Amino acid sequence: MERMLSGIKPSGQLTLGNYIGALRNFVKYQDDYEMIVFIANLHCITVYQDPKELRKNLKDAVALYLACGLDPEKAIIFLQSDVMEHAQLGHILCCNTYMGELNRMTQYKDKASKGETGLTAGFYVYPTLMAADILIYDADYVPVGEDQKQHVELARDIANRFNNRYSETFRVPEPVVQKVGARIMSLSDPNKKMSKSDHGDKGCIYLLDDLNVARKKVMSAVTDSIGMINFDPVNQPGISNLIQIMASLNGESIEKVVEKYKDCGYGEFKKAVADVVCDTLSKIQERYHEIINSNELEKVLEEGAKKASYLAHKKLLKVQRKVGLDIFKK
Ligand code: AQP
Repeated sequence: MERMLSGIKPSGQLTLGNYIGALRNFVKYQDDYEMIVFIANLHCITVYQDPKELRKNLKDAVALYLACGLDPEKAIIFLQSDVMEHAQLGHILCCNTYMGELNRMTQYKDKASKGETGLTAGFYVYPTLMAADILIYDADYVPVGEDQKQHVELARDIANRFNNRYSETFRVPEPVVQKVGARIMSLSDPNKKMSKSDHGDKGCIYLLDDLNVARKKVMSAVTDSIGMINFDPVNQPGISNLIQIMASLNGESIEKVVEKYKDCGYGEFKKAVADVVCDTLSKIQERYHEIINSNELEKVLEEGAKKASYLAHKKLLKVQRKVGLDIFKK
């Protein structure tokens, strides 16, 4: 069976963007692939996180993974920092990555070009840690949202470079970007991605939002004065975003949604989108409340870390051998 790997960085509460762009796909893929899904807590701290809040976000994220339908019998689910080999391989890959490559990573470039001060070294090199997350399991595929594709491409470059330099070691992964829902936009600024770190932003729907709050956010989504339900992300980004949300959650094509609502006013369409969003959130939240205080989470993470560590450790030993770091064969 081919292997697929992905992770989410709970640097805040998980959003509808994370659900549509990532989580719900993991659930579909777990039947057809050997699925490895982790909580990327080491990536969270590339930007300062309040420890208490971080711990809560991590716990909620595991509960949400399960609430959205990830099944620990089918997928390996674990906390990144529980498998120390990620960070060890990360360092080795960092030594096989050029600064020029990291300078070209959009997330770093965007922040640096805005003159953001206080960017950490961890933030700068995090694409190499992400490469380690992927390459340590010899993943065939990595499902990502549009914005993360560049990181998988860097992982491919690093894998090829390492294989050429030290002989065949890593499988070269392929990114998988879905056609619909790869980039859900903020409801208050549809030209900007819906991001979990936009705390308190009414353009961001969190999976644990109160349903009335979520409904209000959809109803006050920024649209346009054209007054037609068209899928036109350039001229009607707000409406196109709502169409995309509806299509993703209902499993319908963009064309089908447009056809169905083309004679509706914006208010009526927003109400239909709000209904679908609230229906999705209410199902997830019901299951979340059943598991958040059970001992299921601890068991899942312990079991997942054991399975992941077995694979990661074997790979790290192989890499260390190739690089010449060991003296005696282990
Ligand atoms: N708005 C989105 N639309 C579609 N997919 C999304 N993803 C995130 N936001 C959207 C996808 O979810 C996966 C996990 O992402 P992540 O949380 O690890 O990182 P991120 O993309 O940096 O998410 P945020 O919410 O924007 O985080 P912050 O605010 O901390 O920077 C990825 O596959 C991602 O593409």
